Amino acid sequence: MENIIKAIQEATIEIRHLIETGDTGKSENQNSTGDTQLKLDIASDIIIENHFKKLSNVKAIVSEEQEHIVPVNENGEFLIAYDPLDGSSLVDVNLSVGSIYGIYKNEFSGKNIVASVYVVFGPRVELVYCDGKTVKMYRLQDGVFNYIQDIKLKEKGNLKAPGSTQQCWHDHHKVMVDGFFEDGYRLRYSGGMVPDLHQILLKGGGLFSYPSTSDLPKGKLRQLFEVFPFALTYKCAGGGAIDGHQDLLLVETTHIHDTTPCFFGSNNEINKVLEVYEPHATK
Ligand code: FDP
Repeated sequence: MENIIKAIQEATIEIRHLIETGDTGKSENQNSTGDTQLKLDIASDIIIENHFKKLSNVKAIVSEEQEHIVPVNENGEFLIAYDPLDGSSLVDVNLSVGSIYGIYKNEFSGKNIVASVYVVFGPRVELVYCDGKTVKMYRLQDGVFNYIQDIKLKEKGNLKAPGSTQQCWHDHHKVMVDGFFEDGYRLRYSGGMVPDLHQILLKGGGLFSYPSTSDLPKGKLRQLFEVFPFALTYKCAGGGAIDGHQDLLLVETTHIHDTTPCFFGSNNEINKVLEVYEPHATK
């Protein structure tokens, strides 16, 4: 695993340079979810792929920006799914963006995720590594990733990051979100899931939601590249990660680009979601 983390660190330094100097314009291409790819998405993807392709313990990789799984070494132990530059449309307005990595064994599924990493490109570059037990944060300082702290969620927080648009929320979801605001929660939503989830983790707690909506019944966020890595991180930080009804890591994956509704938060908020969503379970 150490060589995978080192490859991610090296790729991160290159992507940092790319964000600072690269073209933020659109490419001619769309990814498999139908998003128009930015030139930065494509360039970051190539950087990461080139690093992972050198690793003998990696069996295969799959990127959110690519249609298919890329085989690396058939005797390798690990499978890696990654989103090279999540929230890349925020680069041109100079908001934070991030990379997300899910490291799996045997097959790409929530049950088989063994570690996760995300990187926040903000005023500072921070890398958060979850080995399936603890969550550790490192900061890039003078070209080196220095350990800063372990991350632990409190039982209850005070931030709320609600994804999608109210026009498409189901009524019970709207009632729930309103309830959080009536209880004094503060709105914190930049539109980049990496910095939004990072903020909740570092400020001790709250709730990030991207629910099932009238336009996207299965949510927007991709299981392998975005949801499962953060689910592992939140659970290991002492919080919860659910699809509204069950543990996110139990959600079945039938296709590498599957999406799922998702809720990440501290325990108090996750219990509230379970309570509100319980009567709306599809039997
Ligand atoms: P983006 O489309 O800009 O890449 O990954 C998808 C994502 O960003 C997340 O980073 C973000 O949380 C979400 O979409 C924002 O979607 P909404 O604007 O629908 O809330």
